[in-house]
Amino acid sequence: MTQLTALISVSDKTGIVDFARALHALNVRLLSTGGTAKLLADAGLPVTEVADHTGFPEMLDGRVKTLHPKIHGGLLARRDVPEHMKALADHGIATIDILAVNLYPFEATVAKAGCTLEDAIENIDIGGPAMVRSAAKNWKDVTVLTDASQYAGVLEELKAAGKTSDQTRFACSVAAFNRIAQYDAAISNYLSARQDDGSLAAYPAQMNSTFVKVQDLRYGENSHQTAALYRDLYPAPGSIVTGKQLQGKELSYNNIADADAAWECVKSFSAPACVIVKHANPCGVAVAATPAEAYAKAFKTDPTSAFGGIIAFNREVDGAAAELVSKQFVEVLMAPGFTAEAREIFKSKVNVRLMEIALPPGGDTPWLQGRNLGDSKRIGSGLLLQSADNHFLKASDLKVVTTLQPSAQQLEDLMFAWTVAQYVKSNAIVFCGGGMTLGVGAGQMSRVDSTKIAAIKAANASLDLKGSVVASDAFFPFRDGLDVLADAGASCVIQPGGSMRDEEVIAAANERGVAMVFTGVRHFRH
Ligand code: 93A
Repeated sequence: MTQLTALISVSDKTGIVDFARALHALNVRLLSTGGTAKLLADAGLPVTEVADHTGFPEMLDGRVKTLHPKIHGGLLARRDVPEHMKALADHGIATIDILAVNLYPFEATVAKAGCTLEDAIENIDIGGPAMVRSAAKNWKDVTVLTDASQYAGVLEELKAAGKTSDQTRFACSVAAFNRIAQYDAAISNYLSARQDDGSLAAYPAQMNSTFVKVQDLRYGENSHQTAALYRDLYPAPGSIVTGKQLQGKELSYNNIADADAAWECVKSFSAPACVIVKHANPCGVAVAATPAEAYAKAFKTDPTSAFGGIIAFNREVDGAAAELVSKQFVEVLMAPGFTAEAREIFKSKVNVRLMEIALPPGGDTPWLQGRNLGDSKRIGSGLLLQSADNHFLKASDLKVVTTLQPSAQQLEDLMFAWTVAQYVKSNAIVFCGGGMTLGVGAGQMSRVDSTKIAAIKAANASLDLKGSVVASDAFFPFRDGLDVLADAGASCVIQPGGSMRDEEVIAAANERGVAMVFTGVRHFRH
């Protein structure tokens, strides 16, 4: 049997010596580029440097190593086309049957803080992708490996049959083109997002997907829809996709969407907090001294809706919190950690999905660290993109517009209510008091209806709205909404302001003895 040739050129050298040694044991001839060749030679393997093979030295600081007809001819020639084989013979070109390449670490380089444009550019691999494309195009004759996880399977086939199967070579070719597409998208996104001052924009001017598939899901929002979960190549620390499932049934599409809503909301509180979500809306949110107390308060908002809810904590769940939560039907429970006692309590509830997710590191949220594209929404044959709604209000930004001033306690509750309202679908009306939600009105086409619903929900849960505070995600277009919340017993309201009828609404608040503050910022959420 004719001797096979493998060309090995890798930046990530994990597992490469063992792979090359196994190839050598199978009588495969080894060709390799500078750094890789040195590593293999040091390991005692007979290896020919590409420069010796082509008769051309590596040049331009390594920018030109493998870009040579002796390499690309050897990869691209069709073994079943006599003219191709004759051309190789005429030019003294040997076939290359196996190509193992992984690329200059562009993605890892630009993910590092302080990466300069020069660093990024130098880490754009040219020769590697060119070889990968040549080999992948010629998959009928060439096996291309672009990831260390493929080494073992290919070796097994070579050992068993002296060659790889058509099926394996085709799968390797698909994986190779996927890798190249991903690599080029990362380069395009990075360069497109760079602004004149060297910083990165909230999303690239040119949107190319750099998502990696995590898994297929059983179905989508409904059982007749198919679905899958993808994550960013470099997920933002503390985001839902970085979580680890500790127990329970497989997460569904709706579970993940709701878990994300709950997790994003609970992350925004610094005090121990609990968020219960149903159908992407919080139906109970509270802060307290302990996770157990926070849960008890959050649950009180709307015990009916909390059934089958998705629950998130921003503190480790201890035995006391677990004990309380375990009394209700819960779909997903998320927290930065669970004590051994908490784990024990949920052990027998085999269906409950426990998710452990680290909180993001403190300080300014590094939205860009994860190449966070903010929000996207598929529309008919198009895609809407926007940066994340990451405006966080400071108490000093508030403008009191009524004669009545809110007390310090009321201000604290207003800030809490405003934070919750940001995570409620529009039109959002959120009654709060004592660090907990008292009534949540979500997703209505009319603000007055959202207000009425929030008040009805509070009544259903036997919660008193007298003296409560209210957040409205957008301004009141008329005084009617203000009247409904004053009728319900609210004492203070926080809203963006900016309506044509602000004067009328402020006058109504003064008349009804309600203090009102403007934020100047709106939080629509659809
Ligand atoms: O600088 S390149 O774009 N030009 C090339 O001709 C070339 N050939 C292979 N980069 C090139 N490579 C890359 O070098 C491979 O994709 C691999 O990542 C790396 C391996 O280099 P070394 O063996 O010297 O460590």
